[in-house]
Amino acid sequence: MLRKLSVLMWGMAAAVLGGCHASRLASASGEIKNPVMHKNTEESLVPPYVLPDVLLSRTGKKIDNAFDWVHIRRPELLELYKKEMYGYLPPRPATTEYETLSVKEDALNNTAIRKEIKLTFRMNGKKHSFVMLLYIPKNLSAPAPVFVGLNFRGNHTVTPEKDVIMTGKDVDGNFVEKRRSKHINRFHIEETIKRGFASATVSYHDIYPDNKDENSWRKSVYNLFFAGESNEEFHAHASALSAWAWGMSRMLDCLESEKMIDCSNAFVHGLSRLGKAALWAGANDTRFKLVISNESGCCGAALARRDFGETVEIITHYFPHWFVSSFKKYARNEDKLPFDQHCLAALIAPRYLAIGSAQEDLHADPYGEFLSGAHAGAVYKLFGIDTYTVDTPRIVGSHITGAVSYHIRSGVHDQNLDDWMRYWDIAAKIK
Ligand code: GTR
Repeated sequence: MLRKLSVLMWGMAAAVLGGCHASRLASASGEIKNPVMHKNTEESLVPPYVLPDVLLSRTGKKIDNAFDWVHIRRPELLELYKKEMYGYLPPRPATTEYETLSVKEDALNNTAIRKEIKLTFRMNGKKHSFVMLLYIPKNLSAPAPVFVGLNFRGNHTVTPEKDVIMTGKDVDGNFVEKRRSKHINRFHIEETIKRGFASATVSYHDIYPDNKDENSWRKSVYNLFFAGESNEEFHAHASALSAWAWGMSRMLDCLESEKMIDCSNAFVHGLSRLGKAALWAGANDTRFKLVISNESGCCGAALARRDFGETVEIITHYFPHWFVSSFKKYARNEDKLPFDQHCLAALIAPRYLAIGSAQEDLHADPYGEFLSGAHAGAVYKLFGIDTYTVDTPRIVGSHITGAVSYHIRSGVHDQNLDDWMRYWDIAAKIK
């Protein structure tokens, strides 16, 4: 693809965005801290591109009905995503145990029951555990629909309650007390409860530590299965994003054993890298009825061929462990990808998909996120469902509803009350 566009110091932007991991990860590796990489944020400079046809199978068969989508094209795309980009999810461990560490009957001013449940997986003489924080609304006449999502910095960061167990070890292997209650606005658990939804969360570091050190997978759940592999062998077939997606499915398994949770109404959500993980979880696990991509950006909802914001080159430089190692061959070579991210969005069909963008979040390419949703519409149509199109007006502050919904709010990269208002609305309509 022809690229004659503006260049900027990506490292600075990466530090501002998301969990501010990028600069720390890069410097920890001893590599050049802020390499100059191509990044365009001018709409007028986006070169033309052609998307692969989501309805054209690799054998050249045009998919024109839902049956062929489900039996031919969908499995083909899922396999391509595993092989080329996200790797293969960990298998199911031989044994899984759930241990309730605490129950608080009068949580959040007596509006919720709070549980902390330790999930332990055993395989090949090894074990891996993580702690799930769960809030269930009190006094409901029926089991509660549930939001399932990972958190960046520990369960204790997303709740106002000060007695929640610290989770989410940082890169030095420590829990961080000073982050307690710092990310309440990313979960809005109190309001979620008021609206009759349960909320379950785990720190993503406890499933696979988010560290580009190529040994970090040995502290992840994958170590139960592949401990004998070299780093090179491992990274050829597996990734952190697949571990995180897997983790959300295991959370759902556990929730299925909770009487007060309605797992036929499970809504997976995530911000940014965790939005990528939510999309990938929703693609793999059809138990999730609603999949929420909150500013998931590059390798999430944003189109890869559209040269705007973060690129495959940038993301694989800073976060190689999120993908299989061979994915970096698509850096500055996005046209060669056998799919684009509208195909990932389409893997959610005919279930509900909510895409959220923020106006100032240029790094995540809001328009590219919108377009993925629009182009996934071809697959929803096979199921008789009309969704928004590329011509639907995209207005800041408004909400495009439907099986594929979209909103763009003002402001920067985050998952905040404005976003949650959209997600609660959809959840209330579909539950
Ligand atoms: C950035 C990364 C994005 C996004 C973000 C986050 O540094 O480049 O793709 O995932 O992190 O997760 O907050």
